[in-house]
Amino acid sequence: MKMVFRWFGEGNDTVTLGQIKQIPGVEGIVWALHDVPAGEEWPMDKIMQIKEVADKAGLHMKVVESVNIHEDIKLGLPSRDVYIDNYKKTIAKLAKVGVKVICYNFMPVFDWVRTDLHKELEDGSTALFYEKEKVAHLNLEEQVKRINANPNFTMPGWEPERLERLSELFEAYRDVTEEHLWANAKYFLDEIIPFAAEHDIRMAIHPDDPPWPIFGLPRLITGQANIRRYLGLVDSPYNGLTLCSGSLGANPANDIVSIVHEFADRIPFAHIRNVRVYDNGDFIETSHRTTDGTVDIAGIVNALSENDYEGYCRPDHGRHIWGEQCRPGYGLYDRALGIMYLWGLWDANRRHSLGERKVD
Ligand code: DNO
Ligand code: MN
Repeated sequence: MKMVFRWFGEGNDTVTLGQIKQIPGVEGIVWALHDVPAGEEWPMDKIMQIKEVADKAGLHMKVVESVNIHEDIKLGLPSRDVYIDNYKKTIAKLAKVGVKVICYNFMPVFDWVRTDLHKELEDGSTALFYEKEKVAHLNLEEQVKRINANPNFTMPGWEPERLERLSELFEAYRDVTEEHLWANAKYFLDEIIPFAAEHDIRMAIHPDDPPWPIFGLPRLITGQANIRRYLGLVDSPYNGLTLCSGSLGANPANDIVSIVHEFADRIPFAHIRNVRVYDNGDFIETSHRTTDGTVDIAGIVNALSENDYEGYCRPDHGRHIWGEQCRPGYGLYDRALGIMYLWGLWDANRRHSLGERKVD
């Protein structure tokens, strides 16, 4: 297991590369060009800027999250070919700087969705919260205003240019069924996977978050059977999964340990975090510790270890603790604590193979 840490870039993240470097066992950053709109080719000079700062900090940049997919690809419009072409050009450039994994998602219109970004937990920390019933009746306009109220941060999945087009997008998706979305995913993968393979970059689809349809829009990556179907659309090691325990875990019916065992050789990247799911379907993000939520984090790390997992791993979101002001879910403290918990589980599982104790 190779530990990496998501970093949003200079001026776009409260966490510094120097701080990331001091978290035990973290070898690289998970990055993206967050100001390049979905569908556009990433400029090489901006990629090189990240490379320069990462190199200087002694961190690698082998994992990208995300190269976002233009809506026209998901909608299956004729214009998709232009955007697929741009996607390939970006892949070719990323290969040049040594990128090995690209995490992306195939969710219509929205990336992850929550109803409260600062819900207080019993201990006074705050975390991302999802109220199932509220989303069913959510006033989208209000939500958009709330997120735009923090102009210093761009939010994945909530890019302003996409939000402006919201009603237009909903109209465009009106007749797009789940089966259309499957067909459009297949079209994308048929083009992209062989190209990514040539460049030795593993594509890693992120599960839908939450893993069920919202706002009447179809969603694909919701559980084990659909993951099987998606990975089967193009049966190649380069068509992989980002195992996000928190996204999948929001549906307690998902057996994530079983998902790890079934797809172990198709998981180049793992997001590990815990959520506590309530009886009414609401969920809140908790500390990584198994007993703090409903996801069997210990079981998942154990399963990764049993499969001699050699992919990348990052702690996904963390709570906001110790008064930290940060991008929601992406503070330093709780994610760093999460890493130490994950290492604890990992090392305990691997102690037989740790060998002679040595310090390097
Ligand atoms: C949230 C993340 C997602 C993820 C994308 C991948 O913090 O887990 O935004 O990056 O869905 O494309
Ligand atoms: Mn995730």
